[in-house]
Amino acid sequence: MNSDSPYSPGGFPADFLWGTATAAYQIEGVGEPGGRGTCIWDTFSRTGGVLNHDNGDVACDHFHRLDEDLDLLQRLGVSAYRFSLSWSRIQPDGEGELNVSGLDFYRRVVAGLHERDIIPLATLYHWDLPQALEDRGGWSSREVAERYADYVDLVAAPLVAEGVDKWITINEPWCVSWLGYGAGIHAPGHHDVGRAVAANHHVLLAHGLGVDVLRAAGAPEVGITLNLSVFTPATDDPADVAAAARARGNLNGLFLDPVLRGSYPADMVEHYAGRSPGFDVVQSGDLEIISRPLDFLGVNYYSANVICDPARIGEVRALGYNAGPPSTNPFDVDLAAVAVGAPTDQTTLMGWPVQPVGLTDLLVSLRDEYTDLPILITENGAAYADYVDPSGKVHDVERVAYIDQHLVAVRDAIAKGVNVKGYFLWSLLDNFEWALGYSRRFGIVWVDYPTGNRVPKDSYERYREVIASKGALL
Ligand code: IFM
Repeated sequence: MNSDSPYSPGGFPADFLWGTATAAYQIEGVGEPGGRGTCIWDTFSRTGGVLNHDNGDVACDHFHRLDEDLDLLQRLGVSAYRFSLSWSRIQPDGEGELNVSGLDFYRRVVAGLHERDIIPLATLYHWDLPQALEDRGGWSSREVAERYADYVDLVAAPLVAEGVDKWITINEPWCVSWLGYGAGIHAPGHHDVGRAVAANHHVLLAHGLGVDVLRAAGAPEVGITLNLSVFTPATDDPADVAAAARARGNLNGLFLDPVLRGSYPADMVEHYAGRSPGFDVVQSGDLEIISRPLDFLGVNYYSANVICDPARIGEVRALGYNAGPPSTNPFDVDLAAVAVGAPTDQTTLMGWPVQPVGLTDLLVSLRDEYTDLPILITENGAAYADYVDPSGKVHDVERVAYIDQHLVAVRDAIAKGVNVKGYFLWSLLDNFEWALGYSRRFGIVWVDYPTGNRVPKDSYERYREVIASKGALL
């Protein structure tokens, strides 16, 4: 490479953002008594929705250990850090006046990042809806999108003034709507496809309204984060091909199409017709709001999916599929599509097949089919059965391989001309993995929950070296 090249010798753009990601409920803990209002995950964890009755009361106690965690980021050498704001820390009941001490906490986060030369990337909603709003219908109610815009209005201008230039409106709206209101495996735990479709729409409406508020507050860069995947039929049987298309439509199409094309995919509208309230909640003008121009697209990628029609699962199993643990992705909620693992897949502790090439394929297909927007990989990572060995180390060799392979997949996409501008590893710390509580560790830093002690794993040291080499070590 010559010295004028926009690429580092590692093959990543010179201004590539190397980062890690976290989310408020998963790491912060309540902090000060009464520091935040009750959110749907507090309720869900107290009503049996979370493994071992784990909850986010203390989590990683990041609220009290902020400086220590920011020091970990600094030693890691990241150029950027993605964190989320807890809505119920800003507005305990999801509406009304600003809780000033809540905002002050995020001012401290941002100031601490700037002191360490780390660029903040703020996510405004990462699943912790104030319970008071769920009590009024949650995301299946249009009102919540309006309350979300009010909440964004409280935090946007002050944090833009603190130097937060990069904003994500919503994290993984599919999980909000389909896991929370359809499959019922995430808070608030509803099993109602009609409400899931309505939530799908309202969370996207909230995104669009949020974009407008952020622009009015002078936010320089605004995007959304979608969890996306590639879908391959298990066989070329037309039933499997159709099932894969339905699953793709549900995870990708229901979000990419409205945000980037201003319409819902016709096959999905047809598929969910007759569900109540379903798409009846869509009002004239909504799709214009949802498809406001963005500055980047956030992509969370963990795994690729092999899909079959449920009626064919016996035949597909006979071909050797589904040898690993069953996938936790519930694409069969009203879709008649089942995710199965390929026989040779390695899987993570989530049961998700390790498929780095899927990330390259996904990025290329996004560019070819949807958008030239810069892309940030806003999450990618893996849970494994880590342990601290007698010498006090965590030798997480599988995670080291997972991260390396996925960074190579990103570089391959860049080499194919995809405009990828950053990678945010999930996650800095082991944390509260939603319905699976503390049983799944995604961190590159081990958290000893009883004491709160942090132990950087081998993957932390490896990622530090990769960042220092700007990817040349890969
Ligand atoms: O922990 C989650 C995160 O909150 C959202 N994306 C997927 C991660 C792993 O399941």
